[in-house]
Amino acid sequence: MFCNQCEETAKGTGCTVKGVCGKEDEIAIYQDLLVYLCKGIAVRNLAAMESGRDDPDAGIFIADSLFATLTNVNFDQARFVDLIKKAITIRDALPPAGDDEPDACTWKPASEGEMLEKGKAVGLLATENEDVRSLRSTLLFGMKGIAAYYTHAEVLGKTDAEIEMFLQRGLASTLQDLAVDEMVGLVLECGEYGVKVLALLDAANTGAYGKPEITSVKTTVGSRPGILITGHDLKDLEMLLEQSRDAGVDIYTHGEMLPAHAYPAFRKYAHLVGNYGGSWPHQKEEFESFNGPVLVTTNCIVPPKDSYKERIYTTGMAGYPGVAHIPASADGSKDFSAVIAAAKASKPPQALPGSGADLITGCAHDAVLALAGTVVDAVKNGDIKKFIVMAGCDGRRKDREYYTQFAEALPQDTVILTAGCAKYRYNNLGLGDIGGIPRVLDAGQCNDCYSLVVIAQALAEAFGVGINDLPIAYNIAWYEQKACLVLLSLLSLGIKDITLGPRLPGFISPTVLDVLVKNFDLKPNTTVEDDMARMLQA
Ligand code: SF4
Ligand code: SF3
Repeated sequence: MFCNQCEETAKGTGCTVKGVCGKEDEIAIYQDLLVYLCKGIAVRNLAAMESGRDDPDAGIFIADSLFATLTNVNFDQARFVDLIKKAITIRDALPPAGDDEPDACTWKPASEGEMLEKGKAVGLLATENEDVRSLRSTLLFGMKGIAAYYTHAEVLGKTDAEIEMFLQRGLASTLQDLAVDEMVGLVLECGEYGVKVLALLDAANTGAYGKPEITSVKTTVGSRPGILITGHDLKDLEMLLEQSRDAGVDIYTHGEMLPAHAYPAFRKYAHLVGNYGGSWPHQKEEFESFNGPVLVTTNCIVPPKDSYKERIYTTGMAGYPGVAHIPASADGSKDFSAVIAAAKASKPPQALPGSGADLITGCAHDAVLALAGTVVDAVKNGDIKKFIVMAGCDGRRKDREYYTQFAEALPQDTVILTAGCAKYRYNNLGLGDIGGIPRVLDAGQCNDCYSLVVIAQALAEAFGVGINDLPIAYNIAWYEQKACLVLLSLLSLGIKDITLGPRLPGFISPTVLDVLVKNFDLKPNTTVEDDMARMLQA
């Protein structure tokens, strides 16, 4: 295997024996094969569009498949074998794309053993040139981010043919010998489609559940048994809340589900009682002491301990071998009765050490722009000197303490704009407020970075300046491929001088890094003191 798609990749260069994430060799190889076959589908489907013989469902299949290969989504070999078989069926039902089709359009295994052999040959290392590999990888990982967000929008009924087309164009492009400029162009276009998919998901979430309101969320535990829901899929939360409303159990959010409390449609459920735990790297201890069932709707799932494995349920594209999976029926509905029954037989959750203080979330674009006058006045009169965007992911590595230390060291006249699970490094520090404006404005999930962009654009308009002339600095933490997409999205909007950490992507070659530094002034993070001094400059 070779996988270098996340920040925790072995030695900063690539996992080759087993993933640091726990991904087995075979799973990584099957994932590579699935991506390869999706390229074959893309080539054929794009050609078939010209004659109207395309498969209208191919785009969503590709999105689901790419999402399944994102870090910490699915570790279940059987699910990948099924997806590979389905990919071949979809591809083979499409007309050939010409006489000299690429191998991805025609290759077929005679056995599962052949799948492994093929998967080994078609991964990232099949591209020998380091810079071409780097550009193709950046595009692929950005597209995995698009795929994840697109899947969430799609279950809420929001689709976009152009986004599906881009995924197919992007995949097909990696089978061609393109000039460097064309590959760079596709990477930047991926960022533009990133903005589109983030906007689509924002419209899907707010259309279905209302506009988030600034909300204080409890982190204490009650005396009833509970169900913990983690991941990003709000539709799953809706179905779970509806099915469990009279069951005598409480629902707690975990990780990236915290912002759900801010949506009006979820606030009406009295049994949605609070948030339990923090970001994904702490789940082993937190799931253990929760005592009840845990529903994992997306990333991040880490290999569960035997002590609580039988209480874990996955759904959607998430999966883990030996863990119960709840599929969707043809109309998209899901039956969570097994989860609810497991909760009824469970002990109530145990309070976590250090928990108990409320967390504030829901500072999405409409909620913050409702305060725009106050925010603009606070900037004009000097009460707020700087906004620091500290969005992104959390992770296991010790050097992520940097983000807590950075937040603690920020002067009182600064405000953190955050989204994603990175916030758990500083959303419980009690950083206070500036004239009623919380000093940690949590827009929501990582996809709600879109809100931060809308807020920045509105501030630029209010002050009559360009987006790079605002008193905003960017100190982004990344871990998985959705964060890569968010970064590409920010770059596509012309945002410069972004600091990225806790270390730069292993898939960025020195030449590609040079392009990013020259064109966008991208920087790696260094020390709290040096980065702070640089970011707080006028
Ligand atoms: Fe390694 Fe990250 Fe890939 Fe897992 S997802 S195998 S940790 S690079
Ligand atoms: Fe977190 Fe996995 Fe990325 Fe959605 S839940 S931000 S790491």
